[in-house]
Amino acid sequence: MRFVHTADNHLDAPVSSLPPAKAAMRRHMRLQSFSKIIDYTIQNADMLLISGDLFHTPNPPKSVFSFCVKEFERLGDIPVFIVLGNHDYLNPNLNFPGNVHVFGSEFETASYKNCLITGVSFTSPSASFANTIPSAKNDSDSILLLHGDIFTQSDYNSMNKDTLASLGYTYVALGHIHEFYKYKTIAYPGCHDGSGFDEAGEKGFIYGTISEGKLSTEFISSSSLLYRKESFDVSDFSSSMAVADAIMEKFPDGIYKFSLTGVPSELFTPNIEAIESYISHKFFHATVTDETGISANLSDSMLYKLFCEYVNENAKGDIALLSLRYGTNAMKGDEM
Ligand SMILES: [Mn+2]
Repeated sequence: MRFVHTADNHLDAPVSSLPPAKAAMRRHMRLQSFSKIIDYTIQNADMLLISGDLFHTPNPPKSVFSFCVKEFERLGDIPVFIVLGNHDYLNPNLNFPGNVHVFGSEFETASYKNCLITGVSFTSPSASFANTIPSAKNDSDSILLLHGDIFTQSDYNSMNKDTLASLGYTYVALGHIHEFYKYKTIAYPGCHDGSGFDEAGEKGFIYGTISEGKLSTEFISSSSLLYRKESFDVSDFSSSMAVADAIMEKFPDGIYKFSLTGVPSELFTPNIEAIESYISHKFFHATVTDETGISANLSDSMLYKLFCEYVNENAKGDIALLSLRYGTNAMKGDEM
């Protein structure tokens, strides 16, 4: 049995840290990334598993819901098994196509080919299933599909990962955490494509196979553009254009928060607005902040920390900037 496991798609979610026109484009890109997961499933898998928060709200906008229905219809006979999470908890008014099975408010077990799939859905923004999760039946490959939290005690179906792993399921397909995580037979795929800097880095889904009790999984990227926070050292630069060129040379397209660090010579102060405007030709979106004057190499030194704090408390503007530069350059020469 070959499966694709995705979760936390939040298809109708707003995206953050972008101006309105780009935010609209970004929302569209996230839908396209979801379509790519459907393409991948058609080409490679026997079923699609969705572990909750497919939508951001229990009542997604009609346009997003009908997009989703069309995507599921493209799967033809390939079944989709869905549990609902704390964002898209059970809404009986949503009509999915016939190949889609949405688990209800009580644990139930569906079967497909030689595999049993057990799951339960949230019916409100909070839930707790930990004490009622059934054990697997031993004589068959089995999947447990759940939305919940194995990292903290929360209102979102908190569970113990070792308990989950001991229930006998071949695979435990979880959702809720927006970051890929795997432990024994348990995995979170994370969200499929970032919607803000709290979802920075590579995002994707899990492709897996199970056969006679054996599990293998791999993480596959489905993110279009990555949200990334990057610092860029401008110590060796003497013009804003050169900084902009070097940033564009170094980083691929994406959505960025760049912070300029390092200690440039006293003669050069980066022009943040000019750099931002120049690099905007290459990146979908990028903002730049000036954190120059402080050396990353010295940041472990207690004396250096005290020095930086003292300057920040006692000086402003150019005086603060130059004090940091002279002081940092002086300390760089010392063995610290
Ligand atoms: Mn959730």
